[in-house]
Amino acid sequence: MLRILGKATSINVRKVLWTCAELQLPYQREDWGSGFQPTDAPQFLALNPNAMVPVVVDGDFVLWESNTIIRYLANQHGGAHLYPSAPRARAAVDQWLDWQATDLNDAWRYPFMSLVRQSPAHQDPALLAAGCATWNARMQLLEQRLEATGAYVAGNDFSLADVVIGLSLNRWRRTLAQRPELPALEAYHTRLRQRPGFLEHGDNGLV
Ligand SMILES: N[C@@H](CCC(=O)N[C@@H](CS)C(=O)NCC(=O)O)C(=O)O
Repeated sequence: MLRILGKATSINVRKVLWTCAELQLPYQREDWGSGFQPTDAPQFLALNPNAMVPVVVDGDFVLWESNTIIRYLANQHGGAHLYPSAPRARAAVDQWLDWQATDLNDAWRYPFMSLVRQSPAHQDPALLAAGCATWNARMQLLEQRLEATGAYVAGNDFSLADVVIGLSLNRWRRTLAQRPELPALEAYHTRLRQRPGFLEHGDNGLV
């Protein structure tokens, strides 16, 4: 059976858990990461020298990096509906997966550390305001995209891109008290809430 190493509170682990739910793929999860078994333990570093969760072990195959893991799971375990093989359809999904892991992830770092983690090193009001403005601007970009598709991030159909963007949307809604009104994003959120995987692993009370 698939092994997933990583605490269920981690946004990056939750990407993998939600993808498994979409694929109806059974797994065994082990608690690793801060607050649980430490990722600098030798047996963890042997699997992931980058010392981060999630890691998956699928038979004799070991993989880390959350967005890479969910692509692999869809490719290996019957997820063509989540990650299409036609080059342009696939590229549209990849574009949003990569954007989430880079530009969007970077945008929330300071506000998340400040407001959610309450990190003493992230309490500069000017930097916090700038971070919130950048994060909101990135969400505005998503608003325009969802206005255009009227459905999901990569187009008409739910895909892996919606797993990572859906979790990111949940984080934004739960972190920033003052957000611009983005109705297409709110409608998208309601659409995602029809999926059991989002209710269990995405909009489940965690940030
Ligand atoms: N780029 C990595 C980032 C993974 C990451 O940041 N994981 C965090 C938890 S969300 C982590 O392992 N932190 C160290 C720890 O919990 O010990 C991915 O997408 O898999």
